[in-house]
Amino acid sequence: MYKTNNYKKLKFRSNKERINYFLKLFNKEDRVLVLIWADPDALACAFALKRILQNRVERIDISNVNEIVRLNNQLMVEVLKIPLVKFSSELLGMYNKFILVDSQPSHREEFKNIKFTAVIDHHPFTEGWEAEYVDIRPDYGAVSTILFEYLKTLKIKPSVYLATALIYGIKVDTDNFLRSANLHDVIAFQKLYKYMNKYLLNKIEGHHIKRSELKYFKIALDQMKFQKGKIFVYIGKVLNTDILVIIADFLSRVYETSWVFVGGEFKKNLIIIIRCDGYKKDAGKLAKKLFKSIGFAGGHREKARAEIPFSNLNIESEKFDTKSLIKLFEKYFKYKDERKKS
Ligand SMILES: [Mn+2]
Repeated sequence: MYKTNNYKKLKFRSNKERINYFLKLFNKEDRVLVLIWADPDALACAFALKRILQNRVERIDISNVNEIVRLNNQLMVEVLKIPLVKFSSELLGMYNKFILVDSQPSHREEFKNIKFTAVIDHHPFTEGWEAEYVDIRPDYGAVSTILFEYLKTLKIKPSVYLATALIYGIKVDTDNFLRSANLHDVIAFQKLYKYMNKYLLNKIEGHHIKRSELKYFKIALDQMKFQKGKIFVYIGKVLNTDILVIIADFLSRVYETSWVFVGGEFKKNLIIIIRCDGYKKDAGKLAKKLFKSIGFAGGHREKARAEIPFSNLNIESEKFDTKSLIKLFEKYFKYKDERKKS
């Protein structure tokens, strides 16, 4: 058994050698399950693996361990006809080989006890697990790019659906090439572009608001408060935190707005989505400074998120409103203003 501790020793002189090694791990009698934490990159990669292995094994299926709640991702599955099998622990018994893509066994509880034949990912390498085949490339913007290289090496022409899926995976994970894309991502995008369908892609990425969610925009516009270039708004209970992100992104486009704070209640937590222009500002740092000790907080310069159990705040969720949200940030900005003056 090949140990991941020395995974760097698994070196191949060419993509061909690599892919041959990978393919030799599977045979005609195998029943293979590809496991993912479904997001566009993971979905596209699993779809590509199914294409690569479907004629080489008895059966290959894809299962997502998370529920797909984001509308774009639901549309991706529907429009590109990506076949998914509902995850359960009983499901695992129906397969003899497992592949993990766009994630590592240490990332999720669900993956920890599974013996993976192959792990293909681009997140930073983690310890404490092993697999027969490991292909981890943290310098790649998307795992979809790695899978494109597999397809190319095998001279498999992707279908319109598969090409569109991989393009979408690359676009989302690289934030349209504005973040962490390398030359391989750019080449994959360019090569896949001629096989994809831009109308299908537009169907997926062009719609991210459900009609039933428009009411939250009304709340946002009615309740929001401006303060020195900052917009604050508390939306109240939401069924899905994505709508808070969508509203925050929308408000961050308002001219002369340097900060946006959108709050909402989800599963007894106060969720706060923070946006700023990143110029001499750091949303991630702000979130961590204020909320790390009472909940989850993280993000980067322009985007951040905090999740705080209401039980850790000195206010009941029913009484929380936009003013309460402003109060959470008051001290921080007062201190900043005072520092500027002195
Ligand atoms: Mn990814």
